[in-house]
Amino acid sequence: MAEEAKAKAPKLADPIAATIDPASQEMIRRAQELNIDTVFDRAEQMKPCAIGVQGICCKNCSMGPCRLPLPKGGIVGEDTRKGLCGATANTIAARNFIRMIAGGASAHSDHGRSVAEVFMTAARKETDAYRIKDTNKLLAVAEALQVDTTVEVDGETKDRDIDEIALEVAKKAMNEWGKPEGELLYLKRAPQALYDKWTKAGVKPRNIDREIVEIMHRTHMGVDQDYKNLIKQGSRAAIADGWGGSMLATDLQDILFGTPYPLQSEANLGVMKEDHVNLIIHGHEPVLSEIIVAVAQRPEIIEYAKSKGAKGIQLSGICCTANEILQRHGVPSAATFLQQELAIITGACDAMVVDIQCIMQNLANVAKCFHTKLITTHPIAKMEQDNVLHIEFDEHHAVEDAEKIVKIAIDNFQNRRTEVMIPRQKATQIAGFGVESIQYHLGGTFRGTYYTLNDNIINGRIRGIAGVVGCNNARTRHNEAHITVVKELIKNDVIVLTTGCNAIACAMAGLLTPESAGVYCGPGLKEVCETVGIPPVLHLGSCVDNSRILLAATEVVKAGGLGKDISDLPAAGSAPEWMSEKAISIGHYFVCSGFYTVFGVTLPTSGAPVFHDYISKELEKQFGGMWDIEPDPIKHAQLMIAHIDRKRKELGIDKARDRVLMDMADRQKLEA
Ligand code: SF4
Ligand code: MSK
Repeated sequence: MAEEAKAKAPKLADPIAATIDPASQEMIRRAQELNIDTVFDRAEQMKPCAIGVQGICCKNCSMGPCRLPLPKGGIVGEDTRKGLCGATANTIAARNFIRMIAGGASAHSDHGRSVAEVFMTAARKETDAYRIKDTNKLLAVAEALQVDTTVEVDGETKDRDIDEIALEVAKKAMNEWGKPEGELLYLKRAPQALYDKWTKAGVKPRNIDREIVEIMHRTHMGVDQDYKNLIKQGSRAAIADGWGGSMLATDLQDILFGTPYPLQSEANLGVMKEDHVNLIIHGHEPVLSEIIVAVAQRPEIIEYAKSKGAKGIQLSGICCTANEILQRHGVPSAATFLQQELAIITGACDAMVVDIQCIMQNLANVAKCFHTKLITTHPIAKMEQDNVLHIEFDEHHAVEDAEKIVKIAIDNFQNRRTEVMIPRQKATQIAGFGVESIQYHLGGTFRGTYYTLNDNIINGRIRGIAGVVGCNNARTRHNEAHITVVKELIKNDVIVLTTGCNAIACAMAGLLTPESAGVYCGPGLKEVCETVGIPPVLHLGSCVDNSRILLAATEVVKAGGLGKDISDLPAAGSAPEWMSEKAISIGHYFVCSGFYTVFGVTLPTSGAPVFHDYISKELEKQFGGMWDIEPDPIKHAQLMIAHIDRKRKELGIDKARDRVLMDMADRQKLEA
């Protein structure tokens, strides 16, 4: 009988096989003891659909879903697979792929739009909660948005009033989502060679919303049935994300909340404190979390927490809201995407406040088993479970909303009802790098460009640059591919720029400290990091901050000596454990910006070999970048290194050489 019951019990995750992180292993065990299922268990109990994984299931009309599995033994001769309407596997895979781009681009861009709306409120001085914090960044953004920063008065050029500039920047920025004609203004920030490629390929976005809407139209039943034409629109929407919605989100956030500069903090579940009120902020948009951080530091609020028996308030973050409040305020990161349920299972989470994206609905079920208050705050992101509170955030009463949320957490401190079990693991991290701070650390004191970075790439101390980003995926061992890829890269002298959950994973593994260079890096990168005092893995922020990688790469091109376009650089992109549609949009704008881009796990194109081949090889002819897929993390990193070496050879810098300080004439010779 006992055996029968055991056989019927749902299969549970093996904590060691599920994650490389000891803190997460401990919490998975704890959840299983308490009979609470987590994403790790559910991944054991539900296998993915093999046809969906390959991208060849169409459900775009009710004659389907039409599934087009690959014949056993692969395609021999003509590929005759088709859906009821005749759609081929290539059409179906391309439609599905660009719908993922639309999903991802809309998420980033709608985030950007919300920030632009708050920015407008601040520019109009309709709120005291937000104001312009970084005027230098405002002036730089004004230039990129073609807003005058000076005025002519009586034949004299004078600085224009900052409030006036801010208002015009707000209007110009908002216009980018829906202007009736022209092209996105930020496209001109790209290297000229890349801009010319976009022109030639006919993929310059007209406005952000239009490109996303057009994907939904083109992929409707019976519209675009040419995979090349479909991916062309995917390219246009992805560029609208990277060089539009995401870039505007990053810039406007920097102006409102401050441009990040390196600071020290910690990461992993061990940042939570048993004797403090633990308030965890999860999601992506920092407009509310910025105010929560300010409110939670007020002396009277801390006193209030003490009056309830707590020693203070411990704020921490999950996913990209974590990255946002980390890079500007040093708030520690509690968890990556896959650890979100585990943070509640500690029994010490007094409140978790969520905004948008990457929030698992099962948080509500887990919260029910504890005293945790789960609070949704965004009008577009509610949950059906009745234990979830909804406090709708509005920038006009942001401080009141934040106070209400912080007080709910404090009042809940005394209601803890399960034994608290916080894992001890946490690691030190240095975060908050960006285009400006990389220039400061690696740009040379006098030149104000990326001169020193380029010089170190040319002389071979730094072999190349990698952008390693993206999510966790419960179909792979949590954090294993992230950390293996990054360690293999830095061991081979490739400096890594990281964002999103990869950044949190790297922080948890201790890779975001200058000291890690001595342990994990090849001799060249180690020397550079030790000389300059930076980690070999630079934390550039959240998912929308992948736009910082685009601009950093552009700065490298501008500094000279490494070609004329991003695609000439010894550089590559990677998302070892991706899961979200946003990752596909990011991957595609990386490709369209000239990066060789490798994804782990799987790509939803494998069931349509011709389409897969097109995005792997043909796109390289258009943009210099291409997609690749490699689940094995060592091979994944080696593919990136091989690409970097190929680019070094093409640039004529493949021979190891001693450090030579090159002047502009030497650089021009190299470019020729
Ligand atoms: Fe099937 Fe065509 Fe309808 Fe897709 S659009 S579900 S392939 S009939
Ligand atoms: S949070 S999109 S799981 S990186 Fe930006 Fe992490 Fe991926 Fe969400």
